[in-house]
Amino acid sequence: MTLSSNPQRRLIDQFDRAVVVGLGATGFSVVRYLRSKGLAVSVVDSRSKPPIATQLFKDFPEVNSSFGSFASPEAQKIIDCADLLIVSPGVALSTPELLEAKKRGAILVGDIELFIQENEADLIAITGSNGKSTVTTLVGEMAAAAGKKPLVAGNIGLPVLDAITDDVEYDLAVLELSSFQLETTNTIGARTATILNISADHMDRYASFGDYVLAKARVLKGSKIAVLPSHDSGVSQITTSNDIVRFSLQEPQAECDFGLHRTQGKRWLLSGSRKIMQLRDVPLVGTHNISNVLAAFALLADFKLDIAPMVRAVKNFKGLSHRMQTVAQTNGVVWVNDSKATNIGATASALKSLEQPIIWIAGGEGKGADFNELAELDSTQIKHLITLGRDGDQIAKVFAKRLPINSVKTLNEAVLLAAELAVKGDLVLLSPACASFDMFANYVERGEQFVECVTALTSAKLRKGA
Ligand code: UMA
Ligand code: ADP
Repeated sequence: MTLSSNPQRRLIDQFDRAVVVGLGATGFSVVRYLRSKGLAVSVVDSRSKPPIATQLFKDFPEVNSSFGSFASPEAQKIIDCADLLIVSPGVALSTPELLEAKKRGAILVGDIELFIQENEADLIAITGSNGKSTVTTLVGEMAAAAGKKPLVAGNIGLPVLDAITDDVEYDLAVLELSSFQLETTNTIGARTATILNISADHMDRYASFGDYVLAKARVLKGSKIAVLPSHDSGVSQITTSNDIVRFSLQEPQAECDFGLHRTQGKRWLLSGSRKIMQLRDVPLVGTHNISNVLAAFALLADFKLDIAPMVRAVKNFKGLSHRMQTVAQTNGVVWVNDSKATNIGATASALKSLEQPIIWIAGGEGKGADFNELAELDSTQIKHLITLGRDGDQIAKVFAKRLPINSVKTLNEAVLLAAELAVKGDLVLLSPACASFDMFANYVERGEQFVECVTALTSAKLRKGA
């Protein structure tokens, strides 16, 4: 059953006005959606110049707005009158003005809730600390190859309400959902839902790791099947009454599970006892990506699609930019851009998946992470650590007695130093274990700058050698 088959429950039918909290990509998509449904809309943002303010004034001059602080008299006036608030993922529900609104009975939801009330197609919901975008993209490509018309949206970068314009036809919604988005959604009601893994992230937003786990667990609410990893200490804290399909890098324990099997020197991805494809045909770096592929097959299993086109889609999948992406190979040195590694878990999986001696560039905005967790890593393969950014020193402290370390001010300095240190056979890895916002607009800008610096350096070297 979809929520839209019960129109009583659609919020847009119950209210004729709403306040949009936060004017980023999500907030703007919500304004557009609510206005198209005829609701009166007001917008508040705590930033004095939210990124889309000019566009808002141009496209929706009738929308009332207040920017600068949620506590300003104008913003207070808007929030105090609101019975329905649509909260952007970047705004914490613990914001005092939102707590106050909730206390007096206002409804606080996010864009995902509005989407779910509108959506009539089957839904695959994907969360986890790492691998969400990879699995979401892969599921979309596999489903499309097998004849479905997927709509791929959410935390991956396309706000869900922007994805459902009038001319879009789809028969399967594949949504990447962050813990922030899950906090403001009531019941996801997915056909299949997964929590790929849980390791500490966004600890500046949660009072404890347990609270972060609880937010992630919300993805399973109302789902038909929960697709869960067999061995993940974070996910194992969650109890669920859903039917469970498990995935792991070991032999499947049940016919509905997904795993790996070795026979006659070959390794296979398995669905129960059935061989899906050879492991060597998965074109992605790292064992974590094998988990991702198994999770993608598990998420689609209930749809009974043809397996052959899905296998072809996996074989053709190039992976996403800024995730363990080889950007250059010169003089026997490999340069890898893993700028999307914005937490400890992602960087740990990157370091574990490599076999060469590593010159590791890390640091940025730590989001309240406890970098002592990195101390458990086997660091014998790391030759040198180069740190930068606001919390780079915290990472340096963990390895101070184990590794040669330099601290630099810019990414270009880091690349130049890495080039001096690297010898044939080494791998230079940008895997920051931190968000980028202290120095860059986002992880894409950080990754692009890394690629530019590496390209400039390697082409200069080539010219010199020529
Ligand atoms: N902000 C304020 N005041 C406000 C509103 C926002 O300071 O009033 C700040 C937030 O704290 C944040 C920034 O502005 O630093 C952006 O927040 P937002 O809610 O406006 O973000 P959007 O532009 O709407 O983008 C959001 C997701 N961003 C966040 O959750 C922070 C995007 O995920 C997502 O692609 C987009 O919606 C579409 O669904 C980005 C992200 O970093 C990639 N997500 C986090 C992650 O993956 O770790 C959760
Ligand atoms: P997310 O959308 O959850 O941030 P991505 O697919 O964008 O996930 O990958 C983010 C980072 O996590 C990259 O550095 C990538 O190499 C790493 N990663 C991807 N899948 C996994 C996984 N299953 N376990 C640990 N790290 C992973």
